[in-house]
Amino acid sequence: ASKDPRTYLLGIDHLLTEDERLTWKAAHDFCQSRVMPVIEKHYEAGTFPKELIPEFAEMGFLGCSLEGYDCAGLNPVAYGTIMLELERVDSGIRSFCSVQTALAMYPIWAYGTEEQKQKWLPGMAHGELIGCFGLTEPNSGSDPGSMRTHAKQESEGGDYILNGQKMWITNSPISNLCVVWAKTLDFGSDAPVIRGFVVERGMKGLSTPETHGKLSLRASITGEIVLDDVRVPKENMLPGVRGLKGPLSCLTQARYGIGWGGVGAAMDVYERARRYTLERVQFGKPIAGFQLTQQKLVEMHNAIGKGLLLAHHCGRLKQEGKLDPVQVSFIKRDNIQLARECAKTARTMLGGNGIMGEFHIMRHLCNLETVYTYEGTHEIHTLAIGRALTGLSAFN
Ligand code: TGC
Ligand code: FAD
Repeated sequence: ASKDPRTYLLGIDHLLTEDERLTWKAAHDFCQSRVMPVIEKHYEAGTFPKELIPEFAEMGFLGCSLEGYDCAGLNPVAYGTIMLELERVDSGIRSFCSVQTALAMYPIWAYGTEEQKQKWLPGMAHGELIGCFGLTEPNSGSDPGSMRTHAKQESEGGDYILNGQKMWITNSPISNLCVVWAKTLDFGSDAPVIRGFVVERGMKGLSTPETHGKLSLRASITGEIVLDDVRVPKENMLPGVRGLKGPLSCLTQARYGIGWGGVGAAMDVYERARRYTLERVQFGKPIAGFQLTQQKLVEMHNAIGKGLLLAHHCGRLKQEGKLDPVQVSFIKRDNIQLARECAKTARTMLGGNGIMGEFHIMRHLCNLETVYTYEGTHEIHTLAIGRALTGLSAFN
């Protein structure tokens, strides 16, 4: 996307179809012209640019990886380029779109009945209904299998009563519907199993207080989901999946997109550092002319090139239905690590200006602390890959 051909030595343009290139360019132009100009103001204020939701929908970003129900049905590489461009502006904006698509719409699309899909997915694709994904709890973060939120069925074929608390939930305060994962006891059964429920705004006993005081991902709204004897009709239970693999399979979709997003954040900080160091003169020459500065640029540039190739490779595997969850751990782990390292390095290259909002790098750096932790922490993905390599689980 940079105008200067020297900015990147490697690209993936020649590996893309014409449609994928057009999608990427449209996402880039939209994000730079509509989102970039307002992001710093929202980040400082700790607000999400809700006024842009209809435009995200108009661009086809919401549910873009899903087929049918007014969704764009893009292939995984095209979807990835959208995540990249959103996160090139801000991780919180990518979060909004990826939660809506991969964590709220996907479980309904993959595990819902035809009625449930017809009821909720078109409205979500049009941005008229906002969704969130409730897995994490105060005492269950990396270990979601230990969740306490539970659902009890009152009578055979009857409603469920949900109790519990979810925390750190992106979009919950502005959600019309919350996909909640709960340990469920069906009537007459004594074996709890994790199942997904669509809990709708207005159901008695549901509240979604906002979490204040974040110093990261400030342009994203985060909150809790509090369930106090919420009566949820059995028609709102997602019948197509049971067990931890329900929420984990949704995370696999979201983590894949985050792997592309990390490259976008890294590109933005690298390009800003490159431009700045070419212009900033100290000791009589541009600081880009010093060897130490060039080394920093080269490390960033090369890491981005490899991250983009990894993302593209995983995208093609996903397109063929061959992308394994542990390969998704690889892309989420390594691409967010590279983005975080690039942001730290780029920050140093702007000297004092590096900490200022108007130069945008500190915002990315702060955001990436969240991205390093959510959707499976860096450590959890390390252990997932370690388990795949050794056959030995080091989780517990
Ligand atoms: P484990 O025994 O490995 O697996 C249990 C069952 O799940 C299946 N499975 C998967 N299925 C699909 N995709 C995956 N990625 C899967 N990983 C596992 C597995 O095959 C098994 O199925 P079955 O049929 O045999 O029962 O489970 P474990 O208890 O050992 O846990 C594994 C571990 C630690 C990796 C997992 O619990 C984990 O990933 N923990 C991290 C939790 C996490 O990522 N939370 C994220 C919350 S949501 C969020 O952060 C959104 S941020 C939103 C934004 O972008 O703003
Ligand atoms: P913990 O699990 O307590 O981990 C603390 C530290 O211990 C980490 O470094 C971790 O890697 C380490 N650790 C834990 N277990 C092990 C182990 N076995 N071996 C080695 N190290 C270990 N969740 C949702 O459900 N939906 C959302 O929409 C959502 N959005 C979020 C938005 C934001 C801004 C944030 C910050 C979080 C969000 N999360 C969401 C929650 C996120 O997924 C969790 O924060 C994450 O899974 C980690 O859980 P935890 O914070 O409880 O940390």
